[in-house]
Amino acid sequence: MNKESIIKTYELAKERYAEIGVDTDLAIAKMKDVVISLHCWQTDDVGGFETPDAELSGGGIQATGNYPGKAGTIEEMRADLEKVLTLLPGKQRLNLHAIYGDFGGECVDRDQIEPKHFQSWIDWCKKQDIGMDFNGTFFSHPKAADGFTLSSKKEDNRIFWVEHLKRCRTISAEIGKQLNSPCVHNTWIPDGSKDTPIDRNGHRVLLKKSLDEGMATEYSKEHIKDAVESKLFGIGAESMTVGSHDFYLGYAIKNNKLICLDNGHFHPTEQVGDKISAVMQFVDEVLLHITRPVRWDSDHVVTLNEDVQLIASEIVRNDFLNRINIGLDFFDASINRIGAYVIGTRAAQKAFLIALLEPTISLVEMEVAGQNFERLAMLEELKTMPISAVWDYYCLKENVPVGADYIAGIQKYEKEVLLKR
Ligand code: RNT
Ligand code: ZN
Repeated sequence: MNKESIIKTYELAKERYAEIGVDTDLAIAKMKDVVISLHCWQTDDVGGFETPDAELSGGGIQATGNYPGKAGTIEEMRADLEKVLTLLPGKQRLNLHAIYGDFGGECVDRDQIEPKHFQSWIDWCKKQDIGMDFNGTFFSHPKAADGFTLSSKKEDNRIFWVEHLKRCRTISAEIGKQLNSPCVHNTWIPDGSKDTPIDRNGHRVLLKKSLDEGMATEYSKEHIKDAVESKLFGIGAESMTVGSHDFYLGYAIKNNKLICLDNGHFHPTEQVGDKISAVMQFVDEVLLHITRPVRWDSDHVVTLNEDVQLIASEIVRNDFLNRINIGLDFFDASINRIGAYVIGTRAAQKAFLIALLEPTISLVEMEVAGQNFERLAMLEELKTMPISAVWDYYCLKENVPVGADYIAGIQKYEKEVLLKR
């Protein structure tokens, strides 16, 4: 796209927004607070680098499709992520799962992982000048095959997963320490049951006990922030998940943890955007897993839809950006995976920019005055304001491809790199 016309279009858009009391330069400046943690697992369909190779299984998470070019090695994965980083405006972080350690071909079980297995990732993040987040991997493992991990009644299995949790926290604290930025450590477990269980309580008692044991060690808040992630159901876990929202919200509040809200993990009529101001009354910080559920927790690539917009708007309206950690959680194996990242991350970023371009104060005034027709009319008008002019200018300023220009770069990378794998 032509640089001059982007600037000219932006200047006009700036005037239009000024008419409704919005400062576009300020909105763009605020985008520096929108830091998105890139989930590594879109590069390889949640495969990981363990020996022997783990098959994605458990908790109803599934990557469908077999588009060519998925990352098969750490080097390929880093190359892909580096490519992605060049196509995104703003600053990102890396969000790594425990199965992505640098194990050097050795068989290192989940209860054996150590900071040294993640040192090369820490170094990579240092080089990229980005922070790093971490997740235990409680699925795709023989000891999770019966559907239970931290809430297992098989004591051997339960202890194994508690040890995994402990080690993930040690690793996370080391990551945060070395990178000088707290590592958000998230725990999601697949535990649940396909058919109506009898002893729901028994499993929840065990989950609480396991979390208490696994998180007993105190680390500096400067190094690690623990989050817990709930889920309503998964394929094969339709009748109950042990770690439900009620369970984890209670746990997070009582133990001063972050609550992770994944917008694929609730009843389809529930809105995560609505939950934010509810939970923020009781927890210090929230972790988001922004995703796109289509009929189920399908983890489609994020697009700019109303769900994502409400999430972003609620955060911006209430000035919550410094209490929200933004992560993404999708894994689509049916399209170019680099493209999936760029579409999804840019969509989330656009939602935040749109939120920053809202004349919130005057909308609240209308609301207080009972002018609900006026409020709805304004909201409709805002949808067709020249958002893209501001977005394009932001990309130009950030020195990344503007508009659809990133498509060609990804096609080239596919031809030169991905299709040769
Ligand atoms: C699963 C959870 C979880 C995973 C990732 C891979 O339903 O959303 O966050 O998607 O940990
Ligand atoms: Zn998630």
